[in-house]
Amino acid sequence: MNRQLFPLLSLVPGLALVSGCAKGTKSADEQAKRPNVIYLISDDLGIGDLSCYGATKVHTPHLDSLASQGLRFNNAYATSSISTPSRFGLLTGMYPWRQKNTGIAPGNSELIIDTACVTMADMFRAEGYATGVVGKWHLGLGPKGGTNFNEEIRPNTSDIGFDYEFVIPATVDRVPCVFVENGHVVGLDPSDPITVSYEHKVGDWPTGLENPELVTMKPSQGHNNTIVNGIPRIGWMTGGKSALWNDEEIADVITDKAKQFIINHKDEPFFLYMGTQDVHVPRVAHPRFAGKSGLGPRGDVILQLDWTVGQIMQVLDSLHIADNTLIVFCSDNGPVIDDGYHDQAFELLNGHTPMKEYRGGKYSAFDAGTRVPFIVRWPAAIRPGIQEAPFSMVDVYASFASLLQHPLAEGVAPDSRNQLSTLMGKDSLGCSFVVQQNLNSTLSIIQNEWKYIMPSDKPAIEYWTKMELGNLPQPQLYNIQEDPSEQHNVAEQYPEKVAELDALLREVIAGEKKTFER
Ligand code: NG6
Ligand code: CA
Repeated sequence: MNRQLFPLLSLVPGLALVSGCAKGTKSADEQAKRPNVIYLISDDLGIGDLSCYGATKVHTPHLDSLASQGLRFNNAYATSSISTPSRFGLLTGMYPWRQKNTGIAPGNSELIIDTACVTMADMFRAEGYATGVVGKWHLGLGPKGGTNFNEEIRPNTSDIGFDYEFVIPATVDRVPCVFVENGHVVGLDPSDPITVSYEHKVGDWPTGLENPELVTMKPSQGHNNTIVNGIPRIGWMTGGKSALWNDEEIADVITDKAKQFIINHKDEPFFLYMGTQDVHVPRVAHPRFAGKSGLGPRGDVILQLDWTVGQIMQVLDSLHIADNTLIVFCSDNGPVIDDGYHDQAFELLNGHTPMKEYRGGKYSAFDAGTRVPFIVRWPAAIRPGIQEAPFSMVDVYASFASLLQHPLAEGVAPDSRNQLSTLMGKDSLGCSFVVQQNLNSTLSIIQNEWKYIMPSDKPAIEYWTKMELGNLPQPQLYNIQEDPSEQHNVAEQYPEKVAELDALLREVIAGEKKTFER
């Protein structure tokens, strides 16, 4: 009997009971075959950033082996070209544009997933999995009105399905620059409480605006509020000195926490959702990686990200649980070169193409905004290969539900379709359409070779990054098979196709379209 495939679940009485209560129908064998699931979501990584996707200027050996031992998707999409909505869509199985407050969350945002929502983590928990979230969160914490970092922060991720939490509340360029573990700021001295504001300066710590001479990383756009560790951030903070993270060590800290979670739960099925801060700005690599890529800090943090993946693989191997662990690796949205700091990302590109041949990037309705690297590895059940089928991250939830044979109640993960066979490489059909949104919530839909972007009166170019947002007052239609770089808007040549896709998108928006098969 293969120990990895039969992780003695039925011998753990508590777990058997929990699973039994939740479902009541599964045999011990069915239970025992369930894989551990690790969902590793990187930040702002492009489909052209990894050597397994064709990059030649940067080498990512650990991710390359993940891909060569697993299924590498060429047509996988996030639901949004920015972080908060993309993660919201993944964890709730609902398009983020159905809820109002899913724009880029500030560091003191309330928890934006309603605690009544049955999240993907809730589902794993109900199925007897140990559940954990480590790293970048960016979906808010605490009650309406914002987070108080000086007391137990509730609601937190334990109220939406996670047994263990160790998170960066928002992004590494947003205050407060502290970790939160199970509702408490790590290392906080109560006599030095934290104050955070996104409206006005608080306290007397220097800011990038007032004391530009104190910064070690100069902003190129925004990022001129409180300076922490020499880096001017978005938002103002004061207090919590003993709790401030060290930017160079973030990858080590969260990788360690993720490894510890895996070790603690090696004998039971676990679900780990890990968000790396890499490769989001400010790009600060540990000295082990700084200067090593030859592409400047952006390349260096790609190496750091690859190391993180290697560390996770190594701990699974050492515990002999890699065979029955399903790992997904992806990015939350497309890449951006200059995202607000002068870090020589453009100057040192050296021919590297994070967007590959795709148009736009982070923030954009064009393909590089949401077309992301996406790799699934599960040696016990998935044959290595390339998956060309279209796939949307909104469908991960229902696909995992199918894997767990977990029936989803009416209204749960309403937009998520069961795409398990595509996820596991058993078919190459994929979903019938992919819907995504850009920074301005302009929606687009892809079906077969066609991509339609709805008309929008929002700006065509993002005012700070100068990235193309893909907004136009006219309808846009691209044949992304013949024209993957979206250079030729053929909406005028194919008015029936425009009408058809517009109607389909409107059905999806209205919730009339049966978007899932279960
Ligand atoms: C933008 C920030 C950018 C990044 C982004 C969120 C400026 C000029 N730009 O507003 O640096 O933080 O928000 O990125 O402030 S995301 O990947 O988390 O969505
Ligand atoms: Ca992001």
